[in-house]
Amino acid sequence: MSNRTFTMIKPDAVANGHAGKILDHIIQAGFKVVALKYTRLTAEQAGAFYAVHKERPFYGELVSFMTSGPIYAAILEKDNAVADFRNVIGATNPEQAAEGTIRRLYAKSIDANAIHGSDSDENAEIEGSFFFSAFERF
Ligand code: FUP
Repeated sequence: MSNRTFTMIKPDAVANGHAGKILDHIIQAGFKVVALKYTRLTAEQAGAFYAVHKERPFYGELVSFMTSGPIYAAILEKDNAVADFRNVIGATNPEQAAEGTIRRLYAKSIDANAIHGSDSDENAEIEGSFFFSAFERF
């Protein structure tokens, strides 16, 4: 069990002005933001980030949504970070996300669902390395 996970506040949440509230929600939930970056993905980067979904019918729309505007990428630290953060963000589909979760509060649809959270320690490391150098991750 590692103590780090990776998140992105997605283009819908940034465009809607929810990024500050979402960051505060994350901090109040006990996570330390140990690296943070405001950036915009290229189609190539988004395609590579979501390569695991390449064969899924929603892949093209996912890539185009994730490149539609700026995001915040961050590395978060807390005991049991990956599992605890998945609970904080809620189910992929906001309609199924538990009350009080970030997706329930801020997401409008399954594709524009406000936030990403790594699903394993291994992916947290891979995804974090996408955005931050070893130096930035100190
Ligand atoms: P999650 O781990 O909760 O982010 O969900 P997935 O890894 O299953 O999906 C990654 C992203 O693909 C979602 F955040 C949004 C998008 N997606 C869709 O657009 N439609 C779907 O039916 C499922 C996922």
